[in-house]
Amino acid sequence: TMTESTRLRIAIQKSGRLSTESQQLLKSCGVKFTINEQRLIAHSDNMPIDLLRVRDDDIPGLVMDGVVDMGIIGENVLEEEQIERQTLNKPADCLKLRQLDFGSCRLSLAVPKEFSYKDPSSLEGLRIATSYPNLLRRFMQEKSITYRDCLLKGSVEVAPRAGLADGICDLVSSGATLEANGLYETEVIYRSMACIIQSTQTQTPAKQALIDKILSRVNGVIRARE
Ligand code: PRT
Ligand code: ZN
Repeated sequence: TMTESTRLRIAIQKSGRLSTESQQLLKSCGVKFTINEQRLIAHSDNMPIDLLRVRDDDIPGLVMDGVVDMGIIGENVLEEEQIERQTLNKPADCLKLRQLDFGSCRLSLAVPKEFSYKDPSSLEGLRIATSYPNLLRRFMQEKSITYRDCLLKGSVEVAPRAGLADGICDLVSSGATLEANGLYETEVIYRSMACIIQSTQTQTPAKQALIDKILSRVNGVIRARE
């Protein structure tokens, strides 16, 4: 059919925190391509590979549905989508080939400076703003804490000051954003790096050989950078 390709399809973030390093990693693996900002697809000139440039949130689903063969994505987004799909009984499997050496961050709970926090039970019955409702729910269920959701795709860190939530559950790297918004980190609920994933769909021997070649080069590139 139209949607089957003999070329290997790899989904990467179009623009954002993972896009430069994802492109750089593939280039270091010897995959030659030129990005046209207006184009969804970039064809490699020297290998039977097509790069699909999309929003990072779309990458796990594209791999789990077998639309693309591989993807580079933050473990936080992968894990969140996996729980979401398991809940909805949608295909939720993929192979994590390896963790990469970029995209480091943590998903943490944070509360306003004046909030006296002892442990997660301090949040009992309160409202928490997040873009990661599934990872938050899993953590709170493990601690047997009931809380209320405030789902925001952006501006999560301003929710408490705006009176929309009592605390937040958001990604942190340096901590500067929390600091700038008068919040402090109380619990790390998930530690994340970028990773490279593969669809569980059966591959032709030629495509699988190409996947194996790329993975072995990724291993070499990362070892050389360590
Ligand atoms: O447009 P698209 O949907 O593709 O991009 P996006 O805006 O959803 O994602 P993007 O590019 O911001 O992040 C992509 C991935 O980078 C995330 O899913 C993480 O895996 C990883 N990553 C690493 C981060 C951060 N570090 C990070 N610091 N993602 C977001 N942040 C944000 C955080 O949300 C907060 O607003 O940076 C702020 C905190 O940073 P510090 O340094 O002030 O603590
Ligand atoms: Zn996104």
